[in-house]
Amino acid sequence: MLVTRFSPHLFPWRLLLLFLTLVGSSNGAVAAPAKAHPPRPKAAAGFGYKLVSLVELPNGGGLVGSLQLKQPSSTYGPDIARLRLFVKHETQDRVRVQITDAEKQRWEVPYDLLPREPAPPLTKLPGGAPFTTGEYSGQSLSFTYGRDPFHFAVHRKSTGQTLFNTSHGGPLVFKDQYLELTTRLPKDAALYGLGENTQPGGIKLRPNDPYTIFTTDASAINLNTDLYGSHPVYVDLRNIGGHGVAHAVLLLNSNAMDVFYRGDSLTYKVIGGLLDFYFFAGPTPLAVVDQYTAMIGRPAPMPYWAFGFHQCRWGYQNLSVVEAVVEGYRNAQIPLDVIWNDDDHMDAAKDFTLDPVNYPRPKLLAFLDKIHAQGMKYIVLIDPGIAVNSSYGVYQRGMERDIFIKLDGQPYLAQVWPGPVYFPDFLNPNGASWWIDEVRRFHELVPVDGLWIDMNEVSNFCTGKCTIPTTHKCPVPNSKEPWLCCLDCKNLTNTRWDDPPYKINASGKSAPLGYNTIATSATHYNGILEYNAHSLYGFSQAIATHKGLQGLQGKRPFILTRSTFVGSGAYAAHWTGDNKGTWENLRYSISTILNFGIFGMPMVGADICGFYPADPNLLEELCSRWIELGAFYPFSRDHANFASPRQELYIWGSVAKSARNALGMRYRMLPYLYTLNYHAHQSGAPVARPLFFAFPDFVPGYGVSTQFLLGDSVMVSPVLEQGATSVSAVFPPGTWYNLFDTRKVIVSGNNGDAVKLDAPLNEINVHVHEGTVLPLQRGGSISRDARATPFTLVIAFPFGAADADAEGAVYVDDDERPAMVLAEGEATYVRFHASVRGGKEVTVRSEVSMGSYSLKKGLVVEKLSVLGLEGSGRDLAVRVDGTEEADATAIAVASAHFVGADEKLQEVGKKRSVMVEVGGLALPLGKSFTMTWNMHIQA
Ligand code: MIG
Repeated sequence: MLVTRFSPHLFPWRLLLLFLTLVGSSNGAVAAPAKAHPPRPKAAAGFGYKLVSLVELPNGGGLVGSLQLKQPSSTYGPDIARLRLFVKHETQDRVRVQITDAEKQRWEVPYDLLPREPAPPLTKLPGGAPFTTGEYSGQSLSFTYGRDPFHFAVHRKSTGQTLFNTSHGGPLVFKDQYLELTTRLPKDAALYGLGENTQPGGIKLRPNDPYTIFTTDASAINLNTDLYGSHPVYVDLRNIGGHGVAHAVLLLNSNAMDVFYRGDSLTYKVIGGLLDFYFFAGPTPLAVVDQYTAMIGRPAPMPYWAFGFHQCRWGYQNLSVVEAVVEGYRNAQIPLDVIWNDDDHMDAAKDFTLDPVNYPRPKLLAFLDKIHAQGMKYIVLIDPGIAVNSSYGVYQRGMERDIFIKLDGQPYLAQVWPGPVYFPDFLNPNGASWWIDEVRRFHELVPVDGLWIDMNEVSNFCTGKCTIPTTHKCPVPNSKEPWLCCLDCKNLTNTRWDDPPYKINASGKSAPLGYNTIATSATHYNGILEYNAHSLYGFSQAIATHKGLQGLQGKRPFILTRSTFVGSGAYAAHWTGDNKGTWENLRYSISTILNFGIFGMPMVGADICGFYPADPNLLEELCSRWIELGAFYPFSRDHANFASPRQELYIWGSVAKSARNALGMRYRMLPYLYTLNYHAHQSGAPVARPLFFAFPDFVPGYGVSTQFLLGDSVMVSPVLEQGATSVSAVFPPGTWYNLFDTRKVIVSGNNGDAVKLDAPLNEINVHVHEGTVLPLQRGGSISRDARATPFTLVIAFPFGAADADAEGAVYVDDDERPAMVLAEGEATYVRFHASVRGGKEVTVRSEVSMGSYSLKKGLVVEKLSVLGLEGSGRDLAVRVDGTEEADATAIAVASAHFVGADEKLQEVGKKRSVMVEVGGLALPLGKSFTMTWNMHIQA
């Protein structure tokens, strides 16, 4: 008999969802669980505080104040009587406002996980002078406050705008297990962030949607629900006098919280930790992510191959199936860089093992030798749960080193795929080093190229305090439903950690905190409560896994993690988790991906074609559209559930065609994507960006969630609807050239009117913006080969430009090296500048830093493709008189195409334009060149 003790309101939704989707139910059956907001208490949660002293520490050390409780309230527990306020302009563009218990050290995100400037100790403060002015100013931001009741505001100095303001929103409340604070917001502020969350309304936060932040194994098909990651940060974009001005607010706190956004206010209700706010001044969206990632850690450098295409499936029963998949891609001539195993390679679902029958090691090694020789890579999944099994070495070594999370002095017993498991504690230094050692051992067994860390919210099939049953076997032998809890468990409600006074809206249903995860009264190293550290689990595991792989291979690690926290982007990539093969899920993927760019985790993608089974009759068309979009996700992987129909891209001829087309372009664009990865690592700039990142003044772009940009200048406008053969797209101002056919041109004003674009089944619209020099290569079916091919520079001028400029850059390096730095012999960075003057004189030049790496690799530019030059007449003859410098080979071929034939041009008015291709070049990428020519265009 299965022992499950869920009371009705704690119904295991996740399992129900899994079950429903496994039995192939239709869309309707997997609607998100109904939302039940916790009843609001009648009594006020608090009455605020009074600022009783404020001093300024010497040497720009910040302000330290003392807050006194005004009047007690017993709702959600007793108030903390005296608080300490700490305010510091930590950089020119960042101010920190921290409020905590004045007497007692409280839980906060550990400094070793997320290194940052310390706040002064509670005791032994350096003396300071009384601070009596009303305003404390930094370079870009200023802090103001009121004394009774205490409230504060943060302002942008240059405009005087108030960015955050806690007056009149409700009292500051500070209890051991309940913190509350409200800021007012202007109604027209556009907010983004607060994840991880599937947002049916798109990237722009919708007032009154729930934003609960607590890591849970709730699949991505659940809307407006706290999903796998925790990112309590938002970007606030306001249009001031025609200019988009952005800032961000991070509440650095790992405890569970509800954030209520009501349009003109935003309220945090947090059940522990500190109020530790960081304000990032921007003012551009790119400056915001630069400042944000400067603090939380820059996005990890990704290896080049990670930008190739990935194929995975849960249910590749044996190695032959995997081999056939690789063959299938090869035969269909669809690019494939990385082949994955889910847990199918494991022996009885045990981490770091191989199934001796279906994945015998000698055969697997031979397979890896073969694909590695071709330049392909192999990644497998691991779960945090370690099987409780005395003959399993990983478990034995973990027990010897005493690194498992505990409850009542015993390792906390949970159940995941292998059956009973213990969860390693990555906050324990011994836990981390044990894990690093296990990763090393595994790598000796199987030379994997990366690791996929799943289920790290952490996910548990059981809830509460469990024991191994004595009356039945667990795992149930040959169970078809291994996800049902088979341990003997009892719910824990008798501690204030398992049953805190304020209930967050967990999983949209106010489930208890410990529901299907570790009991929140369990403890980590040093007595750290799971209650506090819960949302850090995946983050701490990613750090340890990163250390393991980096130290070991001496190579740049690739890690894909499901659960994330503030700072995870410095270690790992992310996928959006368990979506479903539906058109809605296709659409939702865009917002989640764009959000992760904002969260400093730009290497992100969704399961292409959907994870949970799609309607098999709809899948073919959906999969075509999904690969067309997915080919432009930063992380591009097809993945499916074992119950899904097979959905590798070669399964259908039409999907294969779409894939060759879209992935063909991706593989040509790899140098651009990789350069974006470099820029992300330098400055946090997302790879995939919302339109407002490049066009902050363009108000119609603020809510656009059906299109996005790669970098600043490539826009993807996918089809997201069944049966559509056109797509309605918004174009920010300027000229946009269709990358697949540059004769198709859109010239847009700034009214934001949608343009209807043709989008036949096998085609996706991808446009490059004027002012860009876009580096492309020839493409190929494996990135290692594609990256060695000659470059084409697509130079996009405004349509019919007489005088204009364009620029771009490319970064190339040896992606085996852990660091992504610009160092002689290891990497080359080239800036490109192009200009046209008087409609006649064209100059293209490059500026090379550290050219030797590129020269060593023999990289060359073979072609310039210049778009938008002024021209008229139907039959053109172009003569190009080139001058060259720096070893440039002579211009061998020049041709011009008149672009006036396209219908779209009518919209452009009377202007005409020519595209000039200068081919047959062999300009070394690693040497600066200048090329100028005069155009003689005759009608
Ligand atoms: O409970 O390893 O999100 O991608 O295929 C399911 C099996 C566990 C969840 C992951 C999914 C993966 C699956 N895992």
